[in-house]
Amino acid sequence: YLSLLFLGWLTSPSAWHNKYPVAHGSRQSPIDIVPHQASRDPNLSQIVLNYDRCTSINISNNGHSVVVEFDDTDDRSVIQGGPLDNPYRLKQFHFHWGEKGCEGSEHTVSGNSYASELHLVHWNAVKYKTFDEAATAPDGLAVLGIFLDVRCFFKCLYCLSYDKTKYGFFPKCLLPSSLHYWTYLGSLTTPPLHESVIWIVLKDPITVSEKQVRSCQTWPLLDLYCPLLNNADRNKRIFVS
Ligand code: SG4
Ligand code: ZN
Repeated sequence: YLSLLFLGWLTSPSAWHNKYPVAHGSRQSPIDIVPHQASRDPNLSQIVLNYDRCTSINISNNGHSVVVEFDDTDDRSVIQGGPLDNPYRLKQFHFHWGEKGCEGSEHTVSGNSYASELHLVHWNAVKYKTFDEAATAPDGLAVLGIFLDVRCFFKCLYCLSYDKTKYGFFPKCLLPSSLHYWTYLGSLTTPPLHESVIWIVLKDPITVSEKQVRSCQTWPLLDLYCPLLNNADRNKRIFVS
């Protein structure tokens, strides 16, 4: 019990600074976003997502989160515009879920949480040779954060299973209808906490059903992505560690 307690102390966010001094740095994420305190920047353009031909290469569940990785050897899937000087390549996406289901988002809006937060992680392949190199540079990563609200998500499920060739692996229906965003310079939200992330957080959430949130805590997103995988693929691509 004591060693568990010790492990808990070592791994809790409030103790990260012991091992990662940057936890006390000046651009740490996540943050509380207070909309009326954000200033409008007329130089910011719309963000553009080009995920049309993206192919996933691996889905894994580490017990806390599901991570879906993509082939990032070329610019087939990129985010550009907004605060970004050049296109950033999609590397993976993952979700953050709360223990109890309704307060799982990392960013908050005026102190309020959403059920979950989807993070699409991109890297600057124009300036850096590898993801790891980009992950330590101040303009190396761009993470698109999308809040998930709890409501009915079944429409989206149908959309997912509808046409793989048309939507690619990441269908547009997993995005809210408006791409209005908040942006700030921040960091990875977990160790090593590198201050390398240009955060782009969408103002509008997408919606999920309560049932989906419950099943996602045990087997995040498996339901959601099953229609896209044939049986052989499922065995090959999904593992639990
Ligand atoms: C989660 O722990 C993901 O599972 C990690 O993904 C991710 O690490 C980490 O969060 C930090 O990313 O967008 N929340 S965040 O700031 O993306 C990275 C993996 O470990 C480097 C694959
Ligand atoms: Zn994340």
